[in-house]
Amino acid sequence: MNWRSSSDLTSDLDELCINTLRFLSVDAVQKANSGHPGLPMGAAPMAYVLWTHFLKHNPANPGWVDRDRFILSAGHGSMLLYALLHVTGYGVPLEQIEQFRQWGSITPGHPERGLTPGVEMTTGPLGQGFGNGVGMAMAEAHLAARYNRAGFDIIDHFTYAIVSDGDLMEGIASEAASLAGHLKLGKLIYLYDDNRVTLSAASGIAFTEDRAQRFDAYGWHVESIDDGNDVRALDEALHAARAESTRPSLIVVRTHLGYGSPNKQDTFEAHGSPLGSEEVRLTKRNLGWPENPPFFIPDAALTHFRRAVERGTRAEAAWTSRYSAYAQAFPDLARELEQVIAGDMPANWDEDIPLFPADDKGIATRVASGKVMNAIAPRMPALIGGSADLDPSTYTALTGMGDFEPPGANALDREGSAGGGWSFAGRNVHFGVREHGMGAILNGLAAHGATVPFGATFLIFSDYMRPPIRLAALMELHVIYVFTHDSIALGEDGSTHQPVEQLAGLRSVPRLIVIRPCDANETAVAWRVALESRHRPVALILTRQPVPTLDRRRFASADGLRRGAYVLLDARDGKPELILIATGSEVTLAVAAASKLLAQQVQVRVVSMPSWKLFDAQPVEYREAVLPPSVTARLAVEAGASQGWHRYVGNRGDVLGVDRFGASAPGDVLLREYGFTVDSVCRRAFAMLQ
Ligand SMILES: Cc1ncc(C[n+]2csc(CCOP(=O)(O)OP(=O)(O)O)c2C)c(N)n1
Repeated sequence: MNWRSSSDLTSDLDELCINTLRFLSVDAVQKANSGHPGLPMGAAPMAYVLWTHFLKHNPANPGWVDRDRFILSAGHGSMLLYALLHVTGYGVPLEQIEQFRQWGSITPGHPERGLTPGVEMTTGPLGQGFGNGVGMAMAEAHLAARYNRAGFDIIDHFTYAIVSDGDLMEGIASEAASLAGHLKLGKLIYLYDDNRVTLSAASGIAFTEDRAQRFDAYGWHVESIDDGNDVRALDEALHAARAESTRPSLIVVRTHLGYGSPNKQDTFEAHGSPLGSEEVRLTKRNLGWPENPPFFIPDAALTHFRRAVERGTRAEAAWTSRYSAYAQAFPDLARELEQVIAGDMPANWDEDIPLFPADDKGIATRVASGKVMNAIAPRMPALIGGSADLDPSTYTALTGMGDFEPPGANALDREGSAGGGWSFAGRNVHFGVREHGMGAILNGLAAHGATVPFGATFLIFSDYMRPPIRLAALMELHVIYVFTHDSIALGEDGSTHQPVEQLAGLRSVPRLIVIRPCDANETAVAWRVALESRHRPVALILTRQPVPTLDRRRFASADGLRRGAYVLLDARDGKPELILIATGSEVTLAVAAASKLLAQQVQVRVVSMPSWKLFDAQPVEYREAVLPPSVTARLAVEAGASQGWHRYVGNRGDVLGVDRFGASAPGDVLLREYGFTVDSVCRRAFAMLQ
């Protein structure tokens, strides 16, 4: 056995610790017979230096608000993170390392927020973690600008990530990096694991740009390290990155995938499968590590890593005492900060939400949404967000609440500003034309905590942000999406801009609440639901065109939206022979058709169904009261794909939907041409009744 005694190794503690991380990863992947050993083996030194020399964290309290955030963006290297969490003293016992990737373990194949103490973000889809970190750094900058006072840097932490070739290749990283550079996020520091190997090949087969120059052009501070095992160089580069206050930092670290493996280092074979027991043996021998037992952690290494617990406890205690002094000096600010951190709604947060008077002409639900948001924002400090360059169309600007822009730029007269000045305290984020990046940044903002982020674009472009929407739902993040221009009725922009299948797609995402309100007052209730849904993302689907504001003395209260679907207008004695189910702008059409049907003695009920998911969560008694099983003549009316509606209309029901692409023409013409008319609704209704 090529093994030095532990007394020799104390003189080389760094190496001992680094190899501990490496071989915990190697052994766990080998035991699971599944996973990625290569990245942890190469990136262990940078992780070690960051976690032992710099990272401000408290393993005893992974939720400490002012901890540094760390994201392993290359989530396939998850064992590196689990190894770090175990050795530094988080609630990740060695048995969990041994249960890597197994049923019921807290060490899944890719890191999952909420499952494993200390895992900040769910990563694995490459590039997402890169974008998340930008959101976290924005949250930090925002909260610091709003709540810190001279002598009291209550919010003051860094956001770190380890990012890989794959992360940098994904387009989302370009969007997020570009915005981070523009915003001058000086406390964002990424270590780039430049191992030049990906899953299927050497990265040079597809990825040859000069990464350092690329990030330099984004306005980042770039450091380069030739030898990824050089602990001192890593230390110096991290010092330099932390000293840089107005540019995000990328530290390009030349590493070797599968470092130490005699036959697999620098090959893609070390990337995504176990080394194999013979190669594990050779690698251990090569790096001077005992072949047995597996999952070996030398005492000296563990003691060194575990200092994190004491350091973290001290750091948090010092912070807590500073915070107490702050709370005494600034009680109102402290109260507000505590409340946003807790995620509680302020008292009277909804007091100014308008009640919209009945109006046949009405307003677009996007316009109603803008009014509601602006009524809420002054009372709800956690609300922050913006659009992907569509503020004038999505009505999502929070007037006078400031623009989230780097400090020092005075742009009161800048076109497009929401008013209130430029600073990190601004609550209007200008994401630029970067929907994918926006989605990941929203997740980072939400996961950081103390913010309730929203992001807006046209419904059609929700397609550009599906990966982060899915991850928001997976992570139970409170993110609000404002998707406007919700159907072919948007008109002249034509088929490229007219959503068809997007509603069906969003509705199929588990946990995501999709709400398509029918008028201004339902929109107001939709916003209430969105803000109250603390552990789920919510997508609001809004019209471009005006829709009548229903007279709620004649129709049921818009509060029915809370239950997903409700009887808006009922048949005589509550005994319908026909049910029209509609959402959003098509509710008005259903109501108009119902008038005509009533005139012809058809007993019709109109159900407004803004949210399938909220409805599905109701008790069966309620659902059957709204849609009685005995009434089989049911017509769903929605200007979107019909997919899924048969669940509500049944085999004998019918769906008036849009199952082809749209076209360029005025919206009312399109609706007519696509059959969204009173006559065609009545015709279909009669066909069912016969
Ligand atoms: C969006 C996305 N596409 C594809 C994959 C599948 N995948 C996992 S790792 C990987 C290659 C990663 O190479 P690199 O980022 O350099 O990681 P390393 O080889 O250093 O482990 C790929 C393509 C993924 N996880 N996410």
